Amino acid sequence: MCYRGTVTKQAVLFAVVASTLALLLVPAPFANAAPENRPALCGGPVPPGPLVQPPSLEMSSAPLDDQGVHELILRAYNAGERFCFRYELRGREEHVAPILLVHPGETFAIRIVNELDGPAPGATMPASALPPCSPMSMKVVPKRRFVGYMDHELVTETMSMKDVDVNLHLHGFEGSAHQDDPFLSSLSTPAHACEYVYSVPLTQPPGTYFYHPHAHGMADDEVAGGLAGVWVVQPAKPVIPPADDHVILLQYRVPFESAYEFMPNLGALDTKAIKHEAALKPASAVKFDPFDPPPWPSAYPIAAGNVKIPACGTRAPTVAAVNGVDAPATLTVPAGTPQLLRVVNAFSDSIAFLRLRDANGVQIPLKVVGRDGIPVGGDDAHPRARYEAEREGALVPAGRLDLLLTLKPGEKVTLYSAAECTAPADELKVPQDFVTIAAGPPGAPPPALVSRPVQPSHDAASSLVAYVKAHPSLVRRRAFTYSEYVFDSPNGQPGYDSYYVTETSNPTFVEHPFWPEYAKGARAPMPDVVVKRGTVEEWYLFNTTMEVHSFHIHQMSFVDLSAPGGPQREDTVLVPFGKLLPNPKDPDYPLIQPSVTRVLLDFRNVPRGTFVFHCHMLFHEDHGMMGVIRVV
Ligand SMILES: [Cu+2]
Repeated sequence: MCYRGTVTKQAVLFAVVASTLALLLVPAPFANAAPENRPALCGGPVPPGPLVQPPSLEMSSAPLDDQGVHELILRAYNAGERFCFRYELRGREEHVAPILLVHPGETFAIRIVNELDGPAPGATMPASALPPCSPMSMKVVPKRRFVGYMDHELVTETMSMKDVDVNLHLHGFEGSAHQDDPFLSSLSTPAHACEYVYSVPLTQPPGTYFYHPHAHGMADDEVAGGLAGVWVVQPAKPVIPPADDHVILLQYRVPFESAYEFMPNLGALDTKAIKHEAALKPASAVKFDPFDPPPWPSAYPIAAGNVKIPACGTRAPTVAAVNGVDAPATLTVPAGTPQLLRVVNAFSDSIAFLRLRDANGVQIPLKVVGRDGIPVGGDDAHPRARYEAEREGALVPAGRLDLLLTLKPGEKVTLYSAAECTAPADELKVPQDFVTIAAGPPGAPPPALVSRPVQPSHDAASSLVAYVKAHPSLVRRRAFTYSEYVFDSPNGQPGYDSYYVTETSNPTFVEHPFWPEYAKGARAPMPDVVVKRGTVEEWYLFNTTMEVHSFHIHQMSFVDLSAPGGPQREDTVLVPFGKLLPNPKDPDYPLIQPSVTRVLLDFRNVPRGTFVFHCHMLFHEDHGMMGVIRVV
């Protein structure tokens, strides 16, 4: 079970060293900030106030490094529970992660400097003198074997990462896996810094994306503590002026409040679960249809019939920050002018059930023009031309929604998360207001933006769905199963949670946590799944646990076939909880009928390489729920 709780980093306080690398002065292309309402450098929370836009940077205007590439230098810094990127922009030291503005076809570089344990030499070295990013150091630990799902073998390895590593992942980047490589990091380099060079493919859809560290074992603490930002792929012809374009980055308020309960306390159950797991005797694996699995016992001793979904609405109210300022923020926009709201879930582990209500509390549909960066109409040249009206956007961690909103004079609306209870062992969800948006005086003549409802034949998912219908025999099916266990620690510490995502359509599967292992001389770790470029696959995602998970894959988006409104294209999807059933043989351990989520993956244009798929609840990812895929 997930205890995404206390961050244990020591406070590391160093004097601010002014960098000599001032970025070029460019006009702020996004809506204006209220500079006095900024968080202190990796400092305490800022009380609710006007929505502040993070600084933005056209990457094509960033200074050239000595190799002729436009480069941004981000220095990862840490104070207590809070993490931030420090950088120099327009002659000033900044620490709210910048909005990176990029265009398809562009190449740029981001240097990550690991200053989590103090200043690093890599901050001031020329780019050409930096050693390349290197594999993370993962200590070899003894493997232990237990009995797992369907009596197949289960392998556990305790996490032993150095906890000050940091790297960078451009979430949603559809370019080369060699460029966006989360197996590499900065810490293991002598300069404690390295440069990632990214070439944005010409086919990268215009929309809102997300960047964050992906150092295995540390990603959760770092993202929860604030290391996250937005990158935006600009359309060829923007129709929304910068002043009407707003980033709404949802993060935890840091430091975390003590009242912030992610989970019911299951500590007593853990002890029983550990003993139960250890007592299971190896038996021959159960034969089953991986695409229609039977119910299987939970690994946790919650008595059947006595499990209650935790009551919603019982948590302290202020737990979110919007662009670094405590929620709810306020925003005034010109009446009658279409506004683009780029909502990004940068909570490391929490779902936002996004809704909109008017001043009388009446719910208003969301006009979704983009989902995870992808225009819903499938027309990258006209990304705002089509919208989907939705009652609620279930925004998983790392999910993004681009919304259009036009207010009438005098109108006021609030963007909020609804109370939803998702599964027996999930965090408690309370309704939470993020931003209240009020209409001010009408703007200058509004831009000629016409957006129409999307039609099924004219959306981002339709061409792949049509291809699969026409060529069913060419589509390979695989089943993946999400599972969780708790084990005692070999070193006498309390039990630890272990999370797995396993290809259970492989008849000889073994559940094992993400753990990169390299063949001799190999640059990338050995894959769990090998896929041929040029193929299309349908993956069935089964959740056998008592909480929700999600599915995200690097280098590509996919079509979610299980979305309630019909197939939709996205890069991260919720994997819901299944169904608890009584277990007559062992009443303490109820059976779980797994839920299934089906996704279509189009490998016809994905560059060859080795990358990962994982649950984007980062506590789960850090504790093993990640697999390695190779496209050959
Ligand atoms: Cu998960």
